[in-house]
Order: sequence, then structure tokens, then C-alpha cells
Amino acid sequence: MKFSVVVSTHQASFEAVSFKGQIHESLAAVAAAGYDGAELAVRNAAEVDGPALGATARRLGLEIPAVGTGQMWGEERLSLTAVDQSVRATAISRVQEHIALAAQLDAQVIIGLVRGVFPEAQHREASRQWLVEGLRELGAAADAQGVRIAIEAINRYETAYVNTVAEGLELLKTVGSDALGLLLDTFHMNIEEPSMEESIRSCGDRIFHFHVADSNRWYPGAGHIDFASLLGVLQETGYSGWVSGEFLPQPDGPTSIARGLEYLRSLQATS
Ligand code: LER
Ligand code: MN
Repeated sequence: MKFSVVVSTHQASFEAVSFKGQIHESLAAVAAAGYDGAELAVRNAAEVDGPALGATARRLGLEIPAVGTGQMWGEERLSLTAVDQSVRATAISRVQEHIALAAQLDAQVIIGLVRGVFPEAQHREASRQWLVEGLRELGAAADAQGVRIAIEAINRYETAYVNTVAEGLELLKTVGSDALGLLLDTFHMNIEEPSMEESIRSCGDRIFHFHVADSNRWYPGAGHIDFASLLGVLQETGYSGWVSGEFLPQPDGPTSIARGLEYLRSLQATS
């Protein structure tokens, strides 16, 4: 099992990332803490120098497992289900740039809140259709570049669509692209899933990426989620991907990444 942690290439309002900005220094801190990789949270891929980042990561012995897109929604309110067609088109072309960056870095692309939040006043069926069409277009682009897309199930307080793993699997079936799978996040699953273990089992080989934060969104080991059980079940499914820490920088970034990794590795040692 390989461990990474999320760092943001630029300043951003989303809080559950270990470091923001000064990305080359952040990568060095992640490598020094002993991680195998650094997941990138990126608002605008056009502002990221992929080859330079890739070179820094290689020099530090880090891989880049995934590139997140959530800041497009968080900072700019771009989404694949915006009522305004031109906003949807912009969101699609911006995610295409993430796909190109991911291809350079041998990473996956994450679709979280960029899918939109499905407000009650917005027609649900039309939104669902826009999302399916958008994901088909992005799936084809990803496929052509050898990139995989991981759709994240996110709790009900952040979006009204794909809150659960079951909804995520249903969406994958509707879209019908092999380039698409799921991102499971223990923070969201702890809120939405009756049994996190059963939800992991229900995915078969469709888990493309895995986020870990404890129940309080601090580093694993700081709350009451049973990570020994979850990582054991994840391994039983044959998952050979990444376990990526996406947690609040509490009590501070360096301490949280050190404690989170120490705890996860201690579980591995006893399994
Ligand atoms: C992003 O990976 C995530 O987990 C969401 O909570 C973003 O809002
Ligand atoms: Mn997440």
C-alpha cells in the first residue's frame, strides 16, 4: 500500500490540505516525512508547470497519484452541472487541462465538487443528464491519453448528488466508460455509509483512489474511525492503489502529516 498526502499548488479556501502554495517546498516536506507520493489540489492546470513539478517529484523520490479539481468549484463556481451552458463548457475544458497535466505526471484526475452541488431549485433530471454527458466527454478524453478519472462520493452537507458509494456505482454504470472509477473518502463514508467495510466490498475493482481522514477530519488516528479494519478490507478487494491523506493541517501541517503516516504504517506492521 502506498501513502500520499494532499498539497495544494496555490493558495485556496479548502482547508483539508496539508500545505498550500510554495509547491516545490511542500513536496520536499512531504518527501522528508516519508510519504511515497503527493496528491495535487489544482485550481487551474494551465498555471502549473507539469514538467517542472514532475522533475521535482522524481528528484525527491515522490510519485503524484492524483490531481484534484475541486478548487474550480470552490474558488470559481465552475461545474459540470451549471445551468448556464457556457459555464458547463468552461468546466469541461478546464478539466480537460487537468487531464493533460495528469497525463504528464502519470496521475489520475479526481472529480469531486466540480460535478456541482445539485441545489433543490435546480431541475435534478436535467442536471443528472448534463453530468452524464460531461463525464462521457471527459472519459473519452482521459481514455485517449491513458488517464483514469476517479469520481468522489461526497457527504450530503457539501453536495446533493453522489453522496454514497451506491450512487457512485450507479453513475458509473450509466456513464459506461472504463476510464471512470470511484474515489472513496473515509471522512464522507463515515457520515453516509451504514457500513464502510460493506461499501468498500461492494465496489469490486472500481476503487481508483482512496482518501483518508479521521471522523473529525484530522489525521488518521486522531478520531474514532477503525482504519485497521478499513485498510484490511481494502486490501482484500485486491486494491493496489493509493491511500491518500486529505485532512486538516491540525495541530499544524508538519505534525499532522507525520502523525498520520506513523499511525497508518503502524497498522500495516500489525496486519
Ligand atoms: C475533496 O476530496 C473532498 O473530500 C471534499 O470534501 C471537497 O469539498
Ligand atoms: Mn476527499
